[in-house]
Amino acid sequence: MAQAKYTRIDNNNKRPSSYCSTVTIVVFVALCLFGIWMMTSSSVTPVQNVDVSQENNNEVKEQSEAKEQPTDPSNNNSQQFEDNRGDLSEDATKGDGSVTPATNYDVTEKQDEKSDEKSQEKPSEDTKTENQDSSVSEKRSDSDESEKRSDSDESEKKSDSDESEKKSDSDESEKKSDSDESEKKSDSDESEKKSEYNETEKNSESNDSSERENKSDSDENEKKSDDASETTDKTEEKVEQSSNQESDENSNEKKTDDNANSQGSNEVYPSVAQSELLNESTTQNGSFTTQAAESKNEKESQVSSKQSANWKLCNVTAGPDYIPCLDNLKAIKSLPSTKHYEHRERQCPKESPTCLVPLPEGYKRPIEWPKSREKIWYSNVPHTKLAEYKGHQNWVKVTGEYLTFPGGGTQFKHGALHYIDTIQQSVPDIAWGNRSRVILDVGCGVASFGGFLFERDVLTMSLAPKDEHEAQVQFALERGIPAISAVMGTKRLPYPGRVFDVVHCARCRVPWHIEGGKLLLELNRVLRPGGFFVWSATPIYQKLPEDVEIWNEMKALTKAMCWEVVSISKDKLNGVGIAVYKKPTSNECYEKRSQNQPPICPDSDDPNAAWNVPLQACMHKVPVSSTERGSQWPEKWPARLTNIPYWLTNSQVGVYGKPAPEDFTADYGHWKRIVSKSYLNGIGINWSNMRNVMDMRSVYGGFAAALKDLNIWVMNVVSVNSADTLPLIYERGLFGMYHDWCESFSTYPRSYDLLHADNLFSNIKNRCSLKAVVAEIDRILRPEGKLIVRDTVEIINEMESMVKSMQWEVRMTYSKDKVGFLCVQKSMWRPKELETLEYAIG
Ligand SMILES: *[C@@H]1O[C@H](CO)[C@@H](O)[C@H](O)[C@H]1NC(C)=O
Ligand SMILES: *[C@@H]1O[C@H](CO)[C@@H](O)[C@H](O)[C@H]1NC(C)=O
Ligand SMILES: *[C@@H]1O[C@H](CO)[C@@H](O)[C@H](O)[C@H]1NC(C)=O
Ligand SMILES: *[C@@H]1O[C@H](CO)[C@@H](O)[C@H](O)[C@H]1NC(C)=O
Ligand SMILES: *[C@@H]1O[C@H](CO)[C@@H](O)[C@H](O)[C@H]1NC(C)=O
Ligand SMILES: *[C@@H]1O[C@H](CO)[C@@H](O)[C@H](O)[C@H]1NC(C)=O
Ligand SMILES: *[C@@H]1O[C@H](CO)[C@@H](O)[C@H](O)[C@H]1NC(C)=O
Ligand SMILES: *[C@H]1O[C@H](CO)[C@@H](O)[C@H](O)[C@H]1NC(C)=O
Ligand SMILES: CC(=O)N[C@H]1CO[C@H](CO)[C@@H](O)[C@@H]1O
Repeated sequence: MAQAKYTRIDNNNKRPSSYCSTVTIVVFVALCLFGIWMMTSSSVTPVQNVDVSQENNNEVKEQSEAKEQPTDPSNNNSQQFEDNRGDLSEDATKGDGSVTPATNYDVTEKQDEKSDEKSQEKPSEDTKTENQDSSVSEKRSDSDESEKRSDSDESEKKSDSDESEKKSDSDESEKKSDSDESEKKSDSDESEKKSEYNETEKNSESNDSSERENKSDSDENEKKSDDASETTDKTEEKVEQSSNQESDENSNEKKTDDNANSQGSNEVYPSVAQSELLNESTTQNGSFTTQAAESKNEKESQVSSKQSANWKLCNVTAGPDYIPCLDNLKAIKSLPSTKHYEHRERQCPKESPTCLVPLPEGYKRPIEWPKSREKIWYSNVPHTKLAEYKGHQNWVKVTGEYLTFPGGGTQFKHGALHYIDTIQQSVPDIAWGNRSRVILDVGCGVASFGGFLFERDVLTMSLAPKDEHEAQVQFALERGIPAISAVMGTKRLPYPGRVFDVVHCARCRVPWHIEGGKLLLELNRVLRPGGFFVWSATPIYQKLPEDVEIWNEMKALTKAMCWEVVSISKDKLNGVGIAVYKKPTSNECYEKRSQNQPPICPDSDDPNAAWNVPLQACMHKVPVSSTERGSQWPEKWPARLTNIPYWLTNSQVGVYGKPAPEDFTADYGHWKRIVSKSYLNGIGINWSNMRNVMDMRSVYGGFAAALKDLNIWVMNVVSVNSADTLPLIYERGLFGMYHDWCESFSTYPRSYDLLHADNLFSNIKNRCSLKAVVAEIDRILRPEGKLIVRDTVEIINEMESMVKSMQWEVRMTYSKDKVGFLCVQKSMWRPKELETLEYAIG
């Protein structure tokens, strides 16, 4: 709450000179506002805040030139950061939690520790307070005016290049003064800090001043103006939380944090957690230093940014719905055969596109969950075909400016929930949300089944091909229901073996029985031993000759596969029949078969191999060793989220180098801390607007696990080049898929609210063009969606300049030592110039 809106402070740039004289007044006003805000908005105790603010005032007065401080703060802030990290690292050494936030986990634990130590030594927090104060004053005045203008501000900026030149002069002058001041300050700051903050006692190093000087000297006016605006913006954000943070810092020590945490667990998220977040987040915000460093680095990256700034709009037949790997029309035309739906499979262009996908006309901010389950904006997904096609089945209707989804999908005219409950009544063992947590819905339509299963605490991976039903997956995602574009064709689905508790298919019209049951055998691969296949289709309850034939073939096939028929029942209300099969939990039945048909896969066939692997018409043996995954059912949800899976043993080495179980626990603790202390409240994200979230480089799924109590879902993507931890993610009751980020993701444009990229870009940078990856991120992300990046400072800088060149809004950024953090928001901006992709024209 307290954070309110993260206003962009472009305005600041425009009013440079008046500040100096009015600074102190502004500061007072700001502090007052701030105090009020603090008292009303957050659980932070007012008294402390007031004290802090007063202290700040004094400081400000002492330093007559308080204005400049905001830019200075970067130094100090970094200290805060470091402090945090130090804490984390300490935890890590203790063995519970440990992974430091921004570092490369795989490689760098040791490095992290070292850096942490260094960081602890370094900083003093004094400058911070000063900086914050001044920044606060600016912000307040600005923010009051500028709230809600943020959009217009950006546009103004861009269009105002003329003005900006003028401004740039003033900006420069400011900056220069800053740099001068900063030098002085660094001295004074230290002394001040020492006096105030005896507790922290850290030796501050004043490298920053030199950096700043360099920065202020930068030749390009344009960039300066941009930078200045950014810095002010950032400082604003920082300030808001910063006051809180300071109080924390004073009280300091993680013990307080822990206490707060425990409280938080008792209460509902927002209120309690907020206080913690604010406190901790302060640390993060404090990253003024970071900015300075960034701006400095920006000079270096200007070259690349100029290159990347040359964005164009994709001129492709698919228009605003372009999915590069599924709309490669040229490749599709040259396919030798489409008999197995090869034309619906991924056919990625050799070079991923670097153009941006256009917006549909009249695009609006999507309706929020849960309302979106019932209706979405027609203008966002302007496809009438599905409504025409399926309207009589009660799928989709055009209702004014909305598309509405009465009831559910094809099979549940009268309510998906009734259908869901009918399944459980006929097979109580299914125990939605208890024994069955993660399921696969094949041929999902508009994914109503998955949409309603959220109410039973079940996570549904829905998939459907991009076919004549047009944009069914797009509808699903626009509704806030997870789905991907995929087809049961010639390749394995991008999931490990034995991960889904249930596989469901409602009149999905997949020809399961043909070709030796190849497609059903693929479902058998991904189904857990003991898992259920729920099939509701006309062959089960209709007596047409075709249905009877299919039914007989399915009967023979499922028997040969040793699937046990658990139940054949009818949902009378919805008028459908449901057959439920169970996959065996031992190899007994396989061995007893008179014919080895379908055959057992050779031992060399890895059931987890799923990236571009051709389908095999065979069945993998059921694991029997008690340390092998699949030999037992996972624990019940939600215990399975946090408990260490039975098959994770100390002899295995985890991704972070510790024994796997320890690694796993540490990862969870690490993400819980990061999420509760900064992500939830400290980085400018309003989580109640979030719904579709993707962790672009998930390891153990800790990020998703830490967000469990929010009304969101997280697609955990495990890179094909990273350690294959996806089975573990499923074991926890989370879901995800394999992917190679050098290719486009099998989703529609504008389908995610938040992308989380933890050490992703440094990992793929050597393999493919970062610009193409950024273009893909832009494609996936909804306008006003957020991107969180944790990576090396070089990557952060490069990313920042690239997204800025797409006119994205920087919400927050910091860096310490070699690692950095960036939170940005996508804008509605689209380039004017077109780039025609020949292979996507048809
Ligand atoms: C967050 O979003 C919700 C829903 O849009 C809105 O009601 C709330 O006011 C927002 N909170 C803040 C702090 O902006
Ligand atoms: C800070 O430390 C100095 C000397 O180390 C001491 O004289 C002073 O009282 C301390 N101030 C506080 C607030 O602890
Ligand atoms: C100070 O400069 C040294 C050498 O340039 C560098 O190693 C160190 O990281 C810098 N410290 C800070 C806080 O920037
Ligand atoms: C400042 O700029 C000079 C020359 O551009 C460079 O040698 C020096 O390393 C820079 N200092 C910092 C701190 O970036
Ligand atoms: C947050 O700050 C408030 C007041 O500044 C303090 O009472 C509270 O203990 C702090 N919480 C944590 C977790 O540090
Ligand atoms: C966009 O593509 C179409 C089809 O190839 C082409 O006719 C048109 O000229 C292209 N537009 C631009 C601006 O290149
Ligand atoms: C889950 O299972 C446990 C133990 O069998 C039972 O007590 C609990 O009521 C179940 N919860 C739901 C939602 O079915
Ligand atoms: C710190 O972060 C909070 C939350 O994102 C933001 O409101 C505040 O303005 C930030 N403070 C500064 C100085 O950027
Ligand atoms: C980490 C960091 O940059 N700390 C800075 C805090 O401020 C002092 C004085 O300005 C700098 O010397 C430190 O480098």
